[in-house]
Amino acid sequence: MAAIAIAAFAGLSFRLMTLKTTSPQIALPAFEPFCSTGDSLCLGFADIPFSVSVDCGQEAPELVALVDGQPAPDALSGAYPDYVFSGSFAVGIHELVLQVTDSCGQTAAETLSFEVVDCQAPAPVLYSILTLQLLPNIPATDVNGDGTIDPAAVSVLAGDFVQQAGSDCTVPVVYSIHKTADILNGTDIPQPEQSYMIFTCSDCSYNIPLRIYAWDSAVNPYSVQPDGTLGGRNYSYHGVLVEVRGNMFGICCDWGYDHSLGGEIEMIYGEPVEWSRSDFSAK
Ligand SMILES: [Ca+2]
Ligand SMILES: [Ca+2]
Repeated sequence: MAAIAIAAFAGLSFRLMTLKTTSPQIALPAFEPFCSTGDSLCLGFADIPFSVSVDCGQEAPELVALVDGQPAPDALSGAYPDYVFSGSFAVGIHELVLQVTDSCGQTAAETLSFEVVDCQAPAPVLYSILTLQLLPNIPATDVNGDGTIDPAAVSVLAGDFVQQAGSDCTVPVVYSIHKTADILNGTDIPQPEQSYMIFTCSDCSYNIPLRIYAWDSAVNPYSVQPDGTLGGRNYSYHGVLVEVRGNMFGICCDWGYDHSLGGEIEMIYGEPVEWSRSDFSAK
């Protein structure tokens, strides 16, 4: 505010005139988190438009942007009164300070935070098929809770299908395993906690279609989850096959046993069977 007093002594009249100026104003619209997609450096492009108004001085105001405490002169563009703050920033939450100084030397500043979120799903390379050998379940119990005693069973981890995990901006990446038919009929809504699957004699088959889901650890507000909710991990899935064999022990799956096993065979409770351990191979 500037005040100018004008006094007229002659005639004994006195007059006070006030010229009122306001500090610069910064108007920022609401904005949403910005996405990082497909960037190996985990950067995402952010752009925040804003406008400035000044009512003192004839020259355009000076603008300064600080991101996380560091000057970002290249991030400002535009001309009075409309500007844009923009640039590529790492996944995470950043503090932005916008400072405006008009040509009268009055300043104003706005401090805000903006977020760059990981919107990219993991993209692992998977084995397309694994062969599993059912193992005797002694004593026979109902290992999968379907009410039927299981004389043989085998479990496999979703991660066993992963040939190359690839990189992701928000680790760890976790994997889940699901029968494709169960997803399609609605009895299985994929979630990351389903990390393994048990097969029994009722699964004897040359090829059971499965889906392997890969989930990152991001909290992406734009990611539509399998249950229809919005927000959460990014994920992708790939169709694979599993072949369930059993007749090595003559228990079930009574068809020809004609070639070597692939895959890591585990007992139900996770104890590896040494003689059956072998390296996976894609077919
Ligand atoms: Ca990701
Ligand atoms: Ca059972």
